[in-house]
Amino acid sequence: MTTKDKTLKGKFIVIEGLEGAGKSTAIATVKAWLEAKGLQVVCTREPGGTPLAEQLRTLVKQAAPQEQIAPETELLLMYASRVQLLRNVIEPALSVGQWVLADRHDLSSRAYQGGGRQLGDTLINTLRQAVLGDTRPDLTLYLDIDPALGLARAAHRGELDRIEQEQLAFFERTRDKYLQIAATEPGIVVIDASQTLAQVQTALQQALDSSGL
Ligand code: Z5A
Repeated sequence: MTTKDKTLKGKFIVIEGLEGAGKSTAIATVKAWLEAKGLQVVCTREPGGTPLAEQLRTLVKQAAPQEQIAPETELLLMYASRVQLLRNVIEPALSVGQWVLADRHDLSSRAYQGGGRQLGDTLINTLRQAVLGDTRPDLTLYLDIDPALGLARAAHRGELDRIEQEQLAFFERTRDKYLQIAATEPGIVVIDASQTLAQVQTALQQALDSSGL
């Protein structure tokens, strides 16, 4: 386990990727595999996952026609949501030996706000240290997809939220940041999400099998 806090007995797996990469689909698959092994699995999503964090999710996703939302505000709302989820759901679950399967976590902020919004690393690293402490995912599965393909897959869902309305260049910077971090940090497996569903599932299974968890 990568967390240094030995009181956390469960494992923490995060699924990451751009819009339409197939995170929800992957989570359903991984959850079924883990449960078949007899593990207790708690699924989370970010932003969101507690009553207050869900309100913050609504705030960050809804259009704000009367007021520009500053990138720093967006970042702070993401971390406010994250700390609520960590303290109230993720850490309690890990401490009793449950496994946590997360739809997005800290890496999303580093990619979207750090890369997409070009906020850089200083403020983000300060927030990470303050909010996360020693709690880190044991494994991150990053579903990598060309933003145009991801957005096309997700397009049928109707009205776009505030972040989804960004230009392609924003998502390209976000993807670049994901790939840059994955290339330099341990514990992040990159999966080609442009493959067929069956191929993605095989890659997910291989990543889990070779993770040593
Ligand atoms: N955000 C942020 O900026 N900073 C942060 O710190 C955090 C988040 C935590 C959350 O949006 C937004 O917040 C997100 C990032 C930002 N904004 N954007 N853009 P969300 O949670 O509402 O949505 P999302 O995370 O972007 O997920 P999604 O749209 O639900 O995508 P998905 O879960 O990855 O995709 P999916 O639903 O599994 O699949 C999409 C479709 O593709 C679906 O019809 C599938 O059947 C299909 N699919 C899936 N896999 C395949 C394959 N392999 N082939 C073909 N078709 C497939």
